[in-house]
Amino acid sequence: MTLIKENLLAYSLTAVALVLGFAVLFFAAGSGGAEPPQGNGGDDGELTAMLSEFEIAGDLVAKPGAVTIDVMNVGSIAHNLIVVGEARTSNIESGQSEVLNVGTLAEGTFSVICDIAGHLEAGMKSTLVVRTIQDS
Ligand SMILES: [Cu+2]
Repeated sequence: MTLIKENLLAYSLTAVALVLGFAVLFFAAGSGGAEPPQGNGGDDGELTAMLSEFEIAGDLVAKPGAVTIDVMNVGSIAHNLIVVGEARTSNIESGQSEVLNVGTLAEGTFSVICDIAGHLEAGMKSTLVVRTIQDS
């Protein structure tokens, strides 16, 4: 019995050590990895949007003026990005990106969608907000 107990203890310690080891590795990888994209704050009028199934992600807030959106398809199928009434990308294949020059926008809110059949209904919509951003 003693031998079995000692073996169980050894297995348990090994398991705990493995879990802790992986936890440390994940933590190190997480803290050492790339920072998440920051909101651009409209400083240079260039925003970033990420397309996936079925979402348009990104902090789409810009100051009035020239707006461009760096559109990345991080999904696994083709998507596009349309600032309704203003501009649109072509269909962007998985892993590709396109810089969309939206043009000069005044303050307001603009619908942003992907218009590939069914994608809008599945959730591919967002809002581009153009407003004067306070520095303080
Ligand atoms: Cu789409």
